[in-house]
Amino acid sequence: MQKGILETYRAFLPIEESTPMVSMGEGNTPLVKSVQLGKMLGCEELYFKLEGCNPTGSFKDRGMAMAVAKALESGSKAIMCASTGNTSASAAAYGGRFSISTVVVVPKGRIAAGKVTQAMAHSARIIMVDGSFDQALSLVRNFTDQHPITLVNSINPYRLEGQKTGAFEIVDDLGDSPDYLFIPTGNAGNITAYWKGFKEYHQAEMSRSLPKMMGFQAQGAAPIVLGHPVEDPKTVASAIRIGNPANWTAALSARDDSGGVIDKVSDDEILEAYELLASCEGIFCEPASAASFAGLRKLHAEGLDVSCRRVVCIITGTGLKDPDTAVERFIPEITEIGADPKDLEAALQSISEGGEGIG
Ligand code: AN7
Repeated sequence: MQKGILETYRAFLPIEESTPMVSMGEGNTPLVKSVQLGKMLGCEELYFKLEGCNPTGSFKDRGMAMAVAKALESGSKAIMCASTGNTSASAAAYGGRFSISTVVVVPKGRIAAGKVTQAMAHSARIIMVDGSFDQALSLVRNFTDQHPITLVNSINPYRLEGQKTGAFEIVDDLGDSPDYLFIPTGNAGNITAYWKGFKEYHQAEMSRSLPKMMGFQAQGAAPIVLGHPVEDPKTVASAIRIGNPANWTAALSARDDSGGVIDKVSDDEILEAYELLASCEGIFCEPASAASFAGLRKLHAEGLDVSCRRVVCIITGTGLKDPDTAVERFIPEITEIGADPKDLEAALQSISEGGEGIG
């Protein structure tokens, strides 16, 4: 049975006797070695951590398990978040499972179809704001300050506690920290959490080294790179369309303490990485998740030598979350035939003749 992060990493988490061991089997996600893209970059040890394999299809489940456990422990009757989609999907699922009312506040028309569908499926109360994610977060912060409702955005420290377990798993799998950790960056909770996890494991002598933290924002939503909030962030990667990250300062510390960078990638670079991951590695992720590999490709093109380096790219969510971008981007080669064996023979003639292959 899949244990879940609270049980697996109990010694490193704020768990008391009274903390309910909330779990939906989150964590223990695959760290998959690259078969094609690493070679293209001259990197022998490139790995992808498939966080889309979590129960609701994104890394948010790690943080949500911990945050919901603490909400229940404190006797809270409701949880609330603002979200670009994945936090709301995760909150809705854990909220439903552990019978705690869930309110999700999302920017109207700006979140991917799969994520809204999840919130609906798990019967969360859905509030759509005619505005940006940043405005939604501001509303939710203000509301939860004045009402006895638990905020489960990454401002809630338990979210980061849960998410740091991703770093533990990488070290458990590799036997040490990687040299570089590439990670998509939006509200900047995850880069903060991973850095915390790597540091704590290092302190506990579970690893010899620490990684450089390499955060990547979308070019049209890159406040940390620019050094100021972005009023109207724009990017195809709707999950990271965030103009004023809540964990801004902590992300800067992660960058500076680790000797890493926080940089940006354009939508074209994101979508190229999204396609390469799908076609060359079998990894179908959502656009925001491809920002990690897009960042690695960009820095490699600019001269970063990763030939003798161990590199991990966090793939934060599954591609099924955002079917609209996929349908727009992946031009299918579809041949329609009748149900006669001859039709299939004819359609695939080039293959049966040992021609081009399936392509
Ligand atoms: C797939 O769901 O902010 O830098 O409200 O869904 O920790 O914010 C999602 C963020 C990367 C960025 N990849 O992580 C939300 C939300 C995916 C994401 C990020 C998100 P942070």
